[in-house]
Amino acid sequence: VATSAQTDLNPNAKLACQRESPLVCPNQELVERIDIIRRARELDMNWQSALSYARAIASIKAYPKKIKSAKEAGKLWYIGNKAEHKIGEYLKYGQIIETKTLLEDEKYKVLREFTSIYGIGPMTAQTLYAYGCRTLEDAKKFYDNPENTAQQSSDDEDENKRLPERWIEVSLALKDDLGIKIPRKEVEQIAGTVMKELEAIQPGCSHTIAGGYRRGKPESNDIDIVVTHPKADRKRIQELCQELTDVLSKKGLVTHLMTLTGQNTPKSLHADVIAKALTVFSLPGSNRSCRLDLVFAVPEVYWTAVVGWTGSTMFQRDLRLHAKSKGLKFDSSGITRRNNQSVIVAHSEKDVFEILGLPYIHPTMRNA
Ligand code: DCP
Ligand code: MG
Repeated sequence: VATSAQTDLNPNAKLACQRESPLVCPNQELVERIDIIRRARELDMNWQSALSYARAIASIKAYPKKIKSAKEAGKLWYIGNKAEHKIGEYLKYGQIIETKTLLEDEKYKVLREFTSIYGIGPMTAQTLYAYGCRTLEDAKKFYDNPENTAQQSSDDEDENKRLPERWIEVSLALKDDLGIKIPRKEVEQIAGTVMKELEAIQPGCSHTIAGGYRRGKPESNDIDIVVTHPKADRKRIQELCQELTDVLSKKGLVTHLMTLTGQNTPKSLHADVIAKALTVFSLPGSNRSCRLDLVFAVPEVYWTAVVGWTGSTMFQRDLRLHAKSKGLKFDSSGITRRNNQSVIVAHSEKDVFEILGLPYIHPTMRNA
């Protein structure tokens, strides 16, 4: 059951993980217009400015009333002079001048379309644009030409570095399917099918459908499922990920697979407590595919994985910042003390918030 606002939470707390952000806020149209500017900064790879706008947007999303003046907005966290001025334009003219210009700009239109493809980020979109690509058909042709990709690939002996490129080719080939949003009913149906197959391999697993679905989005771009088993250790978790994806592939339910299993990046020292399978799923009977991410976690980190994969991205970013201020490190693969790397196990989702010294925020209020 979705909660309404908890009155004891300050809507103008500094971090997104300290306040409630509904899916649709009282200033939704304003937020969407500012998001066009944020997105343009991202496409220009001006990360700092993009992040500033993302923070400004998150502040507005948590604001519980309709904004009536630029000055009122200026009092919110991360609304600087520039953002305040743009909000003033919106209140006065019903639109933000820069947003209107950006929406009409041919180059941004093309870049927005390119980055709608899974695996294509701003850098790749800009590269494609520089090569003269203007449509997704052009991009497809670009990748179909081995001359264009061979050079990059030969530099990367590491197979993992080629994954993004393979994903782009797959996503472009399936763009008509992967571009369609998935309604909640279909998300549940697919999760049910997947869990039934898992039950046959290993009875007694539990799962949470995370991502935007859990935050209450009526339609999702992909499906994120976090899975655990009360008795599974690291080795078994990696095996389960492998065994399930094998079965799903054999049955034709998974048509494409990028398994990133037990990746030991310096960022997370204990990453093998999680196994991930990034897949394309195709439900028989429905004649279309969608992206399905399966995340397997040992029971000790299940709830941090659930919180991590529930998002939103801004909510997670601020969770990590908040944890840092408490001498802790938070990510999907666990909570650790910074001074001695000791692990703190959360036994429920509420426990995650408690350990971090935060009020519990309902998943549907994490739409920062
Ligand atoms: N996530 C994160 N940092 C990333 C990628 C993901 O914190 N770099 C977390 C937050 C996301 C969640 O994982 O909410 C799932 O990521 P998705 O990309 O699937 O995004 P959503 O599920 O939120 O939305 P949708 O899938 O509908 O686009
Ligand atoms: Mg998702």
